[in-house]
This record gives sequence, C-alpha cells and structure tokens, in this order.
Amino acid sequence: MKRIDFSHSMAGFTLIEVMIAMVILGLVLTGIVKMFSSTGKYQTAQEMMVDLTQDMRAAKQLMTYEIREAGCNPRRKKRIGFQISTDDSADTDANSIHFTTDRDNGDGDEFLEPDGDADDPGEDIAFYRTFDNCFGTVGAVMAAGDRRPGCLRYAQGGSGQPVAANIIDLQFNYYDSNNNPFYQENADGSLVTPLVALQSLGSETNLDRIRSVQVFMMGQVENPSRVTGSNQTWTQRFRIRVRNAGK
Ligand SMILES: [Ca+2]
Ligand SMILES: [Ca+2]
Ligand SMILES: [Ca+2]
Repeated sequence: MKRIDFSHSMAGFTLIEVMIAMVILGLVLTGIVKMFSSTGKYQTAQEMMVDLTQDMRAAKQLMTYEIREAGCNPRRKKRIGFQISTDDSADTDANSIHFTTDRDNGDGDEFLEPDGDADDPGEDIAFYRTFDNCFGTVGAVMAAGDRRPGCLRYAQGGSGQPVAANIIDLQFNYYDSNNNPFYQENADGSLVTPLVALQSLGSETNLDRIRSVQVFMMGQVENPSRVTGSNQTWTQRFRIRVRNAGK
C-alpha cells in the first residue's frame, strides 16, 4: 500500500489560506444577516398594513394641504394656478397634478407675504407616481390605472421627493363649479376617460374652471405573497375644494 505523505498538507494553514477562509466566512455571515433582517422586517400582515395606511394617510394630508392652497394669488399680478407641460409628470391631468401658488416673498422670515409671483420656495407644486420603490433610480412616470406598484412623489419646483411606496394607482379628477367632472371613471377607479378633450384641458380656460380635485389612491402591502385574504390593498378617495379657485 502506498503511503501518502501528509507532512506538507497537514502542516497547517498558511496565512493566505486563513485570510481567504475568513473572507468567505464573512461573506456567508453577511448574507445570512441580510436574509434575516429582510424577512424579519415585518412580523405580521397587520404590521405591513399599518405601515401602508400610515404612509397613505400622510400622503393624503400633504395633498389636501397643498391642493387646497393651489392658485393662491392675492396680488393678481399674473396668472397663478394649475399648469400645463409637455412633461407628463408636470402637467394637470389624470396621472399628475401641477400648480403654482403665491404664499410668500421668499425672504425667509416668519411672515407670509405674497408678492405677486410664484417663484419662491414651496410655490411650485406637483404630485405624480413613478415606477420604482422610492429608493435608488427614479423610474418612468406611471399612467393612471397602471396597477403596478410605484412611488408617489411630491415636487416643489425640482425633482420629486418620495412620499409613499407601493402605490398601485394614483388618479386625479377635476370638477368645475357645476360639479361636472373632467373625466368619466369606473367605480373602482380602474379606467378614466376624458370628458373634456385633453387638448382643451391644456388650455388655461379649462384649467381655470377647476373648483375641486378628487384624488384616487390605492396601495398594496409591501410583500403581498405573505398576506392572504382581502386586505392586501387599501384605497383612499377624497375630494379637495380648491380654496382660491374662481375668486
Ligand atoms: Ca400627467
Ligand atoms: Ca411668491
Ligand atoms: Ca416672508
């Protein structure tokens, strides 16, 4: 029988071998920790739902506050209000809302002093939804009725900041002084059809007819596969009267 010489292989590990082993062990441990922290983020479906509804309630408060003040223009120097754009994230239609308002003169003091223009901080507001999870690269603007999860964003003149993730629909409808809607919509909000032609919706005449804005927002829990039953989504539909419209 041939004798095998173990004297070299059993002599111990070289420093390089030990270091390589430690690196590999480190990578494996990091992977395990990541796996546990991501699955352990939520313990129950109820917690996921609470997270979603809190985000959506906060979004509703923000939108209500901002849209109510749309078009505030006490100095009447020029037109301030709902905006049109060739940018689908920065116009006033079914999937986005964009408006200006004159609140202050931008001098940074504690007094609100409308100065007749809408180029001061917080005076150029837009809401829209993008196809991403509110982290990393910003995705494309999403259409109304697109039921894939997206990120609700809030822009103040610049790029939109994330407000709520896992929003699976965001739609705006507009009502004139006779309470006539600008869009015909299904009861579940799944489809909107323009009643006022979109071209003319883009004219100032039609934008200035807006007296109230209805927001339809639907969210789903972050990981629906972990939830069973009918509580996977949460819907909010609310109407905001534009305080300064028609004055
Ligand atoms: Ca749009
Ligand atoms: Ca101003
Ligand atoms: Ca001021």
